Amino acid sequence: MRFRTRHWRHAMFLGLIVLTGFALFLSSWRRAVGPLFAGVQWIHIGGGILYGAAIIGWSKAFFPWPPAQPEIGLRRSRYAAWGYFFLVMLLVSGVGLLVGPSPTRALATVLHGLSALALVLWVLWHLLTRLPFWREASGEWHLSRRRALRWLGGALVAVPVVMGLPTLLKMLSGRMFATGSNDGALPGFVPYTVVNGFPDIPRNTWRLRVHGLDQSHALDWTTYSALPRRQVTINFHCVTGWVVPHVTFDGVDLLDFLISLGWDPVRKPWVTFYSGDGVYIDTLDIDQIRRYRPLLADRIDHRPLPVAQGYPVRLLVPDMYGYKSLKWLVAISVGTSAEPGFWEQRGYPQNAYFGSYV
Ligand SMILES: Nc1nc2c(c(=O)[nH]1)N[C@H]1C(S)=C(S)[C@@H](COP(=O)(O)O)O[C@H]1N2
Ligand SMILES: [Mo]
Repeated sequence: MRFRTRHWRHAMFLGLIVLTGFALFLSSWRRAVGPLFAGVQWIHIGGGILYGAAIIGWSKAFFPWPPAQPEIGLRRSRYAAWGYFFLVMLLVSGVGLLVGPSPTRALATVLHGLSALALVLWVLWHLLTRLPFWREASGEWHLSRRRALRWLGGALVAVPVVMGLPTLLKMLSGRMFATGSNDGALPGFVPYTVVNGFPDIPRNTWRLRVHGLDQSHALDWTTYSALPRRQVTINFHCVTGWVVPHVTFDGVDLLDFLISLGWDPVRKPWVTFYSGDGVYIDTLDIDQIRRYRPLLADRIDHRPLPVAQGYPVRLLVPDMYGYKSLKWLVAISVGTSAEPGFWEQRGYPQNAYFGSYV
């Protein structure tokens, strides 16, 4: 098979998979693809499965390994083995993301990211060290002026295309699906509510009440937003199976906040959270709070929370399932015991760490 055919096949598949992968993973791209998110996800998954199947199943016919080049001391296997290894890692972790139980998916998310990074680096290395200089037929290293120019041209085209792609997709998706409202959830999230609709609580009437301390508090938005802030980036997992990788939340550290109000966690180790929807509640104890460092979150991926996702402030508990991350937070109480949370009353574990529940 010709050098060029072989490379084009890989390049087309990889290009498709890597670009759609970015669109699922990077917050700016995720936002840009907007309502196309589900389609992008299917192209990514479908393309990955096809590519993987072609490589594993029919590699001789579709993706023959490059010939050995004894002239430069390269044996056949060494040449491409790492690239194929990363590809297989990507495939296996991708399948793990699709089908495994949640702890497996949590691990698969990390492996998928790492192997993607490794593969991209491998491709870059491959491009830089091989393509521009290599003349397969004669086995010579050679950089012709034509090739150098072609590479330069390619780079000049590729850079703006890649940089402009999110905007382009945003324009396209905006044209095709004029959604208009900004209270919709971010792509990838399924915005649950256990009441009829999403409570719409404006910042100027919102209060965060804190009970159970020596004195009660009711912070308004101005007071709240002057508190010290922290940022976390996590993979958001719902117990029903969906995951949104690499989401950034901004807000106030719960532990620091309660301590600053004089909380004595030894006397009152339980904390209960109340939602402005009037129904949803949840609880954490001091050990969980110390270990997971929950956030009172008011920004997601660097913008204010959408109404559907808990505006103006929600709880975000890293490394625990989404049902611990109560939305439309309006009150916190500390005490010696806790009422069971909304989902805990319905059989879910209070300690919803990814690893504790299958
Ligand atoms: N008040 C309230 N908070 C809630 C829920 C809810 O129904 N009501 N659902 C929980 C569940 S099960 C998940 S997975 C996440 C979903 O977060 P999202 O709306 O940002 O997708 O919110 C959690 N917090
Ligand atoms: Mo959930």
